[in-house]
Amino acid sequence: MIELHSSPTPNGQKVMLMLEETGIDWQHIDINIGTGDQFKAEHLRLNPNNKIPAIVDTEGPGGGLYTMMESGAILFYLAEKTGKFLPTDARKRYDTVQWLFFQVAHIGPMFGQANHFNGQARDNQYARDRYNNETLRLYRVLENRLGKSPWLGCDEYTIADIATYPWCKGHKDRGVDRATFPNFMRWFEAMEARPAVQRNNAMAAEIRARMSKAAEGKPTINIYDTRDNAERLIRGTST
Ligand SMILES: N[C@@H](CCC(=O)N[C@@H](CS)C(=O)NCC(=O)O)C(=O)O
Repeated sequence: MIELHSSPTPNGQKVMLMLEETGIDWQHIDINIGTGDQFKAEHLRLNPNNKIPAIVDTEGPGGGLYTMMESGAILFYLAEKTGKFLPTDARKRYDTVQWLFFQVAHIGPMFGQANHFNGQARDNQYARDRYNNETLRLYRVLENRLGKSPWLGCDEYTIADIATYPWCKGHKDRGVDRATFPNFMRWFEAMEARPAVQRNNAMAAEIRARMSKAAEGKPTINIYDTRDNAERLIRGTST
């Protein structure tokens, strides 16, 4: 059984979707990053980087509990554990790993910065241009790749697709459509036709509603205050 300690952000949904696709037994433990759950000592023992997602596998390698952070590493682990969505053929496997790393190293951080500056620092035009332009460039990389390959990693559906899909749900806000990004749109629609993707999306909405109800009346933190975050981490790890 896998416990997913998380919130349904794109990084959280990557793991939810993988768990749904594999059919493994799992449960979601809600970690509200808006009220600071990620800085609690019990979460820091699972993810020392005070982020979601983290997993606990109750039947880890060699038996017993095994804990992991970093969504890309978690997808790789779950693929090896279940024997699904990571081909055994060496070329396909390494192609998949490349596109998984591409998501983790580029799509996540750059799309995340674009969202941040568009939402929280609208007056910072330099940063907004930098990350919005980079986001569009990355959509073009996806478009070019999907013009050559049916799925991102190779000719099979893999953890590279699972990792990338939740980050691309906002493609319309970027002007990414069928006319200019036809290969990307073909892939995106194939993703949305998958029953596990549909279950993931419905579950994400339910979890979000449950978490905002549970947070009613609780003090929130300013997650964007990086100095406070450094101090919260010291407090969370000093007990
Ligand atoms: N590279 C990490 C990124 C995780 C991440 O940035 N998580 C965000 C939500 S999507 C978070 O937990 N933020 C809370 C914080 O920064 O305090 C991964 O892929 O797991």
